[in-house]
Amino acid sequence: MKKYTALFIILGFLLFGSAADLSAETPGKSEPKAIIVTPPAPKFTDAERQTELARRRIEVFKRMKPNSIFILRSAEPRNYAGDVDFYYRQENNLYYLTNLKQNGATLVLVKNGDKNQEYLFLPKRSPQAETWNGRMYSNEDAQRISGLKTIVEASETQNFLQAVKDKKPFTAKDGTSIAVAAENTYFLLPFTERDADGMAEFRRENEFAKSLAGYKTENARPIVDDLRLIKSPYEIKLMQHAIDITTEAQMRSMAMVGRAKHEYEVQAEVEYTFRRRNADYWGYPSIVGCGPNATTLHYVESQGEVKHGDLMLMDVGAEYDHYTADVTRTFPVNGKFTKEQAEIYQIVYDAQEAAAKLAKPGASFGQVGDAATEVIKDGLFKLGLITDKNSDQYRVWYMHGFGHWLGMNVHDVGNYGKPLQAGMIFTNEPGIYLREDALEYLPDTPEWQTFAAKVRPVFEKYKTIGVRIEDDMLVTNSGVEWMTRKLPRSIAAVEAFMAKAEKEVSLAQAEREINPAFAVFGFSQSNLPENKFGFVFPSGKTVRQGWIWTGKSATLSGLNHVHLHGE
Ligand SMILES: [Mn+2]
Repeated sequence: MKKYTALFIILGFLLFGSAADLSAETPGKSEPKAIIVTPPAPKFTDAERQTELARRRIEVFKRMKPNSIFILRSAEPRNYAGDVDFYYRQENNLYYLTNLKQNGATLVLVKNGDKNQEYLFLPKRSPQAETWNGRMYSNEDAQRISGLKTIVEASETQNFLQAVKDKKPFTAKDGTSIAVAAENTYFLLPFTERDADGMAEFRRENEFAKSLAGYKTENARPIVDDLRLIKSPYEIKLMQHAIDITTEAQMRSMAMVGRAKHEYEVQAEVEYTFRRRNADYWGYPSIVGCGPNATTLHYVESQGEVKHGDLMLMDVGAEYDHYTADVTRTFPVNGKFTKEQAEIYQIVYDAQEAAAKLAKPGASFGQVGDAATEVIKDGLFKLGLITDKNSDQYRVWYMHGFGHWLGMNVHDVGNYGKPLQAGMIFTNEPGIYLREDALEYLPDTPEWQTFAAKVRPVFEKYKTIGVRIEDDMLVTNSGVEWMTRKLPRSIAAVEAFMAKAEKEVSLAQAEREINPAFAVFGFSQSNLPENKFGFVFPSGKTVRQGWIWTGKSATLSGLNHVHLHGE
């Protein structure tokens, strides 16, 4: 009998106890969840999309010289390894003007005097190709998506290019004729021979343009770059969606980080959310760095431990319909900033605020960034991490730029000299990084060594802290809109959010081991001895994980970094 009594008590406890717990954990209307689920994706009708794309093409025509021809080719597939390619991604400008993702397509814009004509070369559907690689566009599909009316089979592209070269009329097998009596040709081209990215991306265009005689060849990139710098309401909706997906991913990470053991588990939460919300992909490899790893700007290994007491820095961005977000949050693993972490964080936060206050139509991007820099200098000086505000000392701790244009490229196209204008979107992303070896790699001059000796005692208190906060800002008619505003940012908001959100994400207990051999040392061209910022490094030892800065110049990489670009 005793046994049964005990059983009933337990049963009763389970029944009533769990019911009570359930009501406590299932918020009613009065208690919304902390994590904001991504709203439905924006939807456009065929007519809305066609009107938008036609408008963009008209803007290109307006900027083309009379009697000119613009030939825009789709991206080439990029090899991953052996017979495997990377996931295909259309060239941004072709996508911007057509919304077509087809490999092997070419857009031709012909301006004869004031008359504009548009042609699309499109591969013919092939049952065999479709069996292996999926459905291709029919002509009707391509017309419906892009609004382009005249379509020529892509098998005739080479004949057409030859006709352009020979300055002869081109008539396709279906009778479509294209006038090539142009004086000017436009292609997307590298800006200079040293533009390594452009040389790779526009290789075929560059080679073809160089083979032409009797034309004035123009680079079309300034035209499309100018257009893409100002986002239309249509584009802003897509950008907002990419940002909302990223916001949810960041929120879920903040909710589970306290229970993660390794960085890759947190990265998995981000990329799970991207895929779950049907993002195309990420816009750039996720940066998920905990503790000292937060001080490596482009840290991508994700093999480090997640430790209570450390900060986690997450710089991640979902890409949706070719538009990418770029959002960084830095938060304490255990949900509570230490005094030192909070001091550094608050400086970065205040720097963002100062920049945002200045940002409005007419302001220059440089001035806005300078406002952030002044706050960082002041803050570092007050803490004793620099001794001279009128020097470059702050570049030891803030070595990248304030921000960059954001759009189809994470570092989007556009002239940084232009005054801000409604419709521009940029990132506001100051940061402070106290690498544990920073003082060991200063130049061997009396000035720098005196600096090192003076700041070392303070540095010891803050070392290994890395903080970046990055928000995506839309310039409006009167100022800026924080497109990332739903994501907690102030110290109080982050701590309150983490306490509340923790129970909203369950963490799968995965195999929690790492293979040290997975460690990656750097991932981009800029790590090569001669990097694109103009440094020439002596060949030799690898100094730091993630970068191949060598010797004494390592700490001062920020001095020569292009100031306008962020990370
Ligand atoms: Mn960025």
